[in-house]
Formats: sequence, C-alpha cells, structure tokens
Amino acid sequence: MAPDGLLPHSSHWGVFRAGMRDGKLVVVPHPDDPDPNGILQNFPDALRHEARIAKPMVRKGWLERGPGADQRRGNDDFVEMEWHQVLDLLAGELARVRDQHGPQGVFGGSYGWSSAGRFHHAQSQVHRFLNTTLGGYVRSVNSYSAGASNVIMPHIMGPFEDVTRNAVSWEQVAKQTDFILAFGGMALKNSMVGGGGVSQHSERGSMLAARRRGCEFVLVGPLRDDLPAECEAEWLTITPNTDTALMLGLAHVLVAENLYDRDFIARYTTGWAQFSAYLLGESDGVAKTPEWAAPICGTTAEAIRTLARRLPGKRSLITMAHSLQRAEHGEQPVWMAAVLAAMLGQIGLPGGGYNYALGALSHYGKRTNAVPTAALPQGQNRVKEFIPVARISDMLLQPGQPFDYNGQRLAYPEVRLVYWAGGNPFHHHQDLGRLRAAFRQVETLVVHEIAWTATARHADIVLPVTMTLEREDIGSASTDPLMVAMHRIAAPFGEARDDYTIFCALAERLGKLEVFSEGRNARGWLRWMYEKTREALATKGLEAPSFEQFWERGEILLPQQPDHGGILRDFRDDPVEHPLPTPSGRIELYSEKIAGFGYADCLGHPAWLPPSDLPTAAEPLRLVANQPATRLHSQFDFGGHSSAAKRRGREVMRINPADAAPRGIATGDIVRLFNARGACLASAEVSTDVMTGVVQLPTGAWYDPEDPAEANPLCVHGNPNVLTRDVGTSSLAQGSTGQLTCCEVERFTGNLPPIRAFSPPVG
Ligand SMILES: Nc1nc2c(c(=O)[nH]1)N[C@H]1C(S)=C(S)[C@@H](COP(=O)(O)OP(=O)(O)OC[C@H]3O[C@@H](n4cnc5c(=O)[nH]c(N)nc54)[C@H](O)[C@@H]3O)O[C@H]1N2
Ligand SMILES: Nc1nc2c(c(=O)[nH]1)N[C@H]1C(S)=C(S)[C@@H](COP(=O)(O)OP(=O)(O)OC[C@H]3O[C@@H](n4cnc5c(=O)[nH]c(N)nc54)[C@H](O)[C@@H]3O)O[C@H]1N2
Ligand SMILES: [Mo]
Repeated sequence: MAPDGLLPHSSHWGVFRAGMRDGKLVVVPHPDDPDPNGILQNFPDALRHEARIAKPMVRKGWLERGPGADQRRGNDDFVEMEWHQVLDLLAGELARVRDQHGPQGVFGGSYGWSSAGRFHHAQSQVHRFLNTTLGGYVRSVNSYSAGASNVIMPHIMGPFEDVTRNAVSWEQVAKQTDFILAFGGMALKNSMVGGGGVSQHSERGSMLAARRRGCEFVLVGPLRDDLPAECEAEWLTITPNTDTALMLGLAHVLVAENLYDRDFIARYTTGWAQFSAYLLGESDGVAKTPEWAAPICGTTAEAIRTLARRLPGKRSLITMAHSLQRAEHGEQPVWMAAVLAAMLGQIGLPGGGYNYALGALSHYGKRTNAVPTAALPQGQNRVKEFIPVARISDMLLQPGQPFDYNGQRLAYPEVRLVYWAGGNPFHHHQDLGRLRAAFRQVETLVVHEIAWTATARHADIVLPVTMTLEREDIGSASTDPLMVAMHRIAAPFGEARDDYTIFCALAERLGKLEVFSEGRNARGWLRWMYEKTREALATKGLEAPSFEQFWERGEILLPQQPDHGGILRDFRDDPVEHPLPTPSGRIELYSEKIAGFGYADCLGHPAWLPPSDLPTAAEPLRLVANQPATRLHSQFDFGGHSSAAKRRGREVMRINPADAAPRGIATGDIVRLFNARGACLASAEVSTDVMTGVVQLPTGAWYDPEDPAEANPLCVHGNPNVLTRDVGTSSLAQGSTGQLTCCEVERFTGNLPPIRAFSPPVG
C-alpha cells in the first residue's frame, strides 16, 4: 500500500491512487506514468456532485398509465421509490415483456464505455443478466468507434484486432519509421484513453523519439492539433471526407511515374487489374489524377504530386484516425489506405505499411499481455435478431422494416423494452431530436446511471448506481501490463447500489438468482476472475501472487508477448505458409465478395463516392464533431477538468478567422450552431488551428434542452449531436456517421439560458 495512505484505482484514462483528505477527494496519477492524463482531475468534484442520482426514480406518466409510447418522456416528473418497491415493479415488467413477447421484446445492446473495472463492467453485467434471466435480448453489433472499419477490414486484410492492435507498435515507430502520413492525425488527447485502463501514456515520448531520429510527419486533416507539436508535422488541409480522393490522386502519381512496388502488388495482393482500371479511368472514363483530386479535396495538384513523390523508397507508415470512417462512405478511406500502403510495399515491415487506428486509443501500438484477464461470462443469448449499433432510432421508429448489412437483408426487430446500463445514447447517437422521438415509442425504458444524463431523464425507471470509486474491482486491459487492484475509495452516494447488486435482486425476483450469481458476491467474483490470471502465471513458472497478495500490493505487472508484427509480418515473410484470413489469402484490392453484394454505396474496390451531405447556402460550414480533450465522451462532464474548459458554462467551438469575420464572431462570443436537424449554443474560439470552411465542436457536453416540451428544442450547452445526421456509412457496415455534418453559425444575442443539465430533475 502506498505510504501516503492513498489507495490504488484505475480508469479508462489512467491508473491512479486516491483517497479522502479533509472531506475532499485527492487523485494522484501512477508514479510510473510519464505523461499523466488531466482527465483524472474530473473525479474530485464529480464524486459528490448534485448531478449524481441519489434514489430510485420512476417517471410519473409511466406509473400512472403503465408501459407504452409516451410523448412526455424527457419532459415529465419523477417519483422517488424505495428499492424494494422499484425492484418489484421492474421485475414484474420484465416478466410481462418476457411472457408476452419473449426475450426478443427486449433491447439489451446497452452500448457504452461504462467504467474500467472488469467485473462491474455494466454491459457485461446487463448482458449476463438478460441471458440468464430472460434467455437473451436483441443485441447490437460493432461500435460507434469503428463501425465501418470493423466490417470492411476482415474482407480486405484480416480480423480487425489482428491488423490494428498487433501490427506496427510505438516501439517500432520510435526506432524505424522514416515517414508517417497520418490521416486525421494521432491526437494525444485520444491515445490517452483506453478501455480497461492505461498505466503509461507513452505515445508522446514515442513520437518525439521518432522525430528526433529524423522521422517526418505529414498530417492530413482539418485541425492542426491532431498531431502534437513534438512531431513538427507538415499540415495538409483538405476538405473533410475527401481523403479517398486524395489517396486516389497519390496512387495515380505512383502509377504514372512508376513509383509503386510492383513486386509487392504481385506477390501479396489480389485485384490490381480491377483497381488499376478504375484508378486510370479505364473502367469509368475518369482518370484519378492529381488534377481530378485537387478540386474535390480543396488543395492543389502540385501538393498531391509532391506528397506522392515523397512516399516511396523509405519506411513509410500510413495511419488513419477512426474519425475518417465515422462518416458517409466511411469504408472507402479505410480500404483505399490499405491499397496505397500496398503500392508502397512496406506492409509487414517493422514500423512500416498501414496501421489503421494507431494513436486513436491507448491500446493500439502496444504489446499484448501473455496471460489473460478473465471477463464476466455472458451466458447464452438465444435471440438471433441484432442491429448494427448505430441503427437504434431506425429500429425503434421502423420495426419490421428491412435493412441491408454486410451482404444480408435483415429486418428491424419489434422491441418493447429497452434496458441501458453503462452507456449514454444522448451522448453517442446522432440527430438527438430523432432519438427522442424513437425513445418515446418504446413501452418501457430502464436506465442504470451514476448521474442524471439526458438518457436517464428520458427513462421510465432510473436506478442509481455506484461510480467506480465506490466499489472494488480489477483494472486490466489486454495491451497494458499493469493489473490494478482497484480499491474502494469512498462510500456509495445516496442510496446508489452496484449494477451487480441490482441485477442480483432482480434475478432473485425472477427466480434465477443462483444462475446469475453462481453464489458469489462481488469479492467472490473478483477472486474468481483473478484466479485465471494467477493460474496462467503459475503455468508459465512466473511469480503468481495469491489474491490477498495482489490486493495488498495494489498492482501486479503481467508478462507481455514479444513485439512480433502479427499476422501481417508472418504473411510478408511467407505468404504461402501464412496466408491472410481473407477469401483470397491476400490483401484484397478488389473484393469479389463485396462486389457480389451489389451495393451502389460500396463497390468491389475502393472508390470515390461523393457524399450526399454537402454544404449549401443555408448550411455552408462543415462541422467536425470529434472527441473531447477534457473528458471521456460525456463522462463527468460536470467534473472540474471538463468544467474549467467551458466558457460561461458552454462548450467551446473553434472557427477560423476567415469564417468568423464575416459573421461578426469574436473569441468569447456565444454562438448558435444550426442546421435542418437542430441547433445548439456554444462559446466561440477564433483560431487558425482550424481550416477555413470548418467549425469544430467536440462531443460530450450534456444535452440541455431549453424547453423540454418542444419536440426538438435548442441545446443551450453545446451537444453537437443535435446537428449530426442519423444515416449509416453504407449498406455494407451501417456504421455511425457522427463525425461530420454541415451547419451554419451565428452570433447569439438573446438572453443566455441557464445550464440545467447538471441539476437533478424536479420530482
Ligand atoms: N457526433 C459524434 N458522436 C459520437 C462520436 C463522434 O465522433 N462524433 N464518437 C462516438 C464514439 S467513438 C463512441 S465510443 C461513443 C461513446 O458513447 P458512450 O460510451 O455511450 O459515452 P460515455 O459518456 O462514455 O457513456 C458511458 C455512460 O456510462 C455511465 N457509467 C459509467 N460507469 C458506470 C457503471 O458502472 N454503471 C452504469 N450503469 N453506468 C456507468 C456514465 O455515467 C456514462 O453516462 O460516442 C460516439 N458518438
Ligand atoms: N480525450 C478523449 N480521448 C478519447 C475519447 C474521448 O472521448 N476523449 N474517445 C475514445 C474513443 S471511444 C475513440 S473511438 C477514439 C476516437 O478516435 P477518433 O475517431 O480518431 O477521434 P476524433 O477526435 O473524433 O477524430 C480525430 C480527428 O480526425 C479529424 N477528422 C475528422 N474528419 C476528418 C476527415 O474527413 N479527414 C481527415 N483527414 N481528418 C478528419 C478531426 O480533426 C479529428 O480531430 O478516441 C478515444 N480517445
Ligand atoms: Mo469510440
């Protein structure tokens, strides 16, 4: 135990020690972390903030009228309840839906990041609960993070995790990469976060080491700070969502000037004939020259040519932020970057080729642990129906309607009850006016939350849960060597209970407690989970501390695999012995399988498909709605670190001087961002770090409707998802397209409405 009396704990944004001193929470980063994350400082004010939920609550309209569609969701009073009452009520409602509609009447996808502990991981809890008590639930597949790349990667290169997590490492970059072409950059704010926890933030140091060795960085994207200053990057601004056209222009130069690696293409890829026919315009009459690409991208043909000539003949690495594929036709840049990298012939070499998502989260570019961490077993889900995760509003608004997904024609299930624990759809989903309408259709919405998020405010049954600091857990990520004994730092807030305790109580009422809990309490599960790791350590002949020793020490260092290069290295070394797990065993520049799906919005090869969401006279600006620097998504938006970055309580939006001046906007002005879907307020920051034609408003400010009685009210706080579009990337993946949309911005001159998102609803 630490000499200062603070206890170890972990979060998605860093490992730390914490404790109460004079009634105030103190949080100190792990001493071995070279570059701790400021987000840790959201904890102190958050712990006892009034935004926390103190007691179980049930919406008045639901109590009075029972389950059913209700326009008052999100604009109704709540009634306090005792735990035993609310648990009886909810168990009864679950039994009703199960008996009348079967488990397929329940949507339990419950997408979201929850907290870092591996046992109290809310999604695992809710999934296990629904499987063991009801026999299953309608689930969601893929993620908001990587909706398009998750689906296309296996068709073209191999399993997502294999080609993204175990390929090029930061160690290789520091030592071997000569040239990094970073689409969307590798912002440190992003790689400072990783699911399950991160003990050492090493990305800044690795980029600096590469730069000191002479590695050159080129950033392609709308924001200068998508690469840290340490990289001394050249910044190429192109119109958002035109990267595919740029890459095609680069590829054309490589062919026209005979600069591409023919041997690599011949030995390791399939489909060059079809792809090059498209590139050269033989198949569609349009050669994808720099002159063709330049006006699409808003750059010059000269800039494209110069960049293309710098790529070959060195250890080049192409990286791509997740953001590029969180946009219409998001599959295309993911695929085209693979083709471009194949043409440069560096795939599979240390520090070279293509590492999609390197720098997007802390778990890319790291070694993998050599021993496992157990996860809570999920049980069997008997329900076959699912949705691609970002199709939630479509599902609720259009039950029974058909949709395309990855070569299948499916139908939206008919969901009655939605159960959410550990996620915030009013953070993560697009077109929040439409999401509100969708949630008003369901019969019952149940939410477990630590705080009064907009999702909780739209729920019928709201159950207060402990936050991570109020319980014990094990912190672990498969790409971080430190396993953390997360000690309990504080007593639960109000009447909050662990998700697990709540599910045990419900399982008991449904006659399934034994199956759900297997007779273990939380400590019992932690011992059970730890035992998997201890056994694996012992099998390897390594020191294998008992659970008590682990708990007392507060952490153990796990052994890791060598930095081996993964399946791409093996494939390069011997493509016959180690083919890629794609249909052809090679990198697919053309995919017969995808071509066979016959989609107009995702062809058999990567292609420039113009987006439908283009600026107009009424909505002339592109909005970049990216990840926030001061928090993880919407978590602890009311914490000190997040609040300190706001101005007059509003989220800060950045705009280039060239766009600000004609609108009379100055730094510090309150502005209104608006488009056909909605509007929100923000505080303007005029900055040359944003390219012209673009405004940037990060996600995560809590949805704060000025008048909740309106169908689609103004958000007075700055949640960009009131503006974004709720359409899938394409028929292939149906991923979220939340990163980009179009809007207009004007100075807001009215009376500034108060922020109410962090005050509990009246009831
Ligand atoms: N416009 C736009 N939208 C986006 C994106 C974008 O780029 N642009 N990015 C998308 C991406 S990549 C993602 S991953 C999503 C993230 O979306 P989410 O993962 O839904 O966002 P979080 O704010 O992390 O939500 C986690 C919620 O879980 C709660 N919570 C934490 N711990 C516990 C617990 O132990 N139990 C329970 N019951 N609850 C808990 C928190 O209070 C919080 O409300 O957002 C997506 N949305
Ligand atoms: N601090 C913090 N870190 C996080 C998160 C967080 O909420 N907070 N969320 C985590 C999660 S769940 C995920 S999935 C990752 C997300 O990782 P990403 O999706 O990669 O992160 P973003 O910040 O949304 O986007 C990165 C940058 O891409 C640029 N960009 C946007 N559109 C385009 C385009 O069309 N072309 C080009 N070239 N660039 C473009 C934007 O300038 C943006 O800043 O981040 C993780 N890290
Ligand atoms: Mo994500």
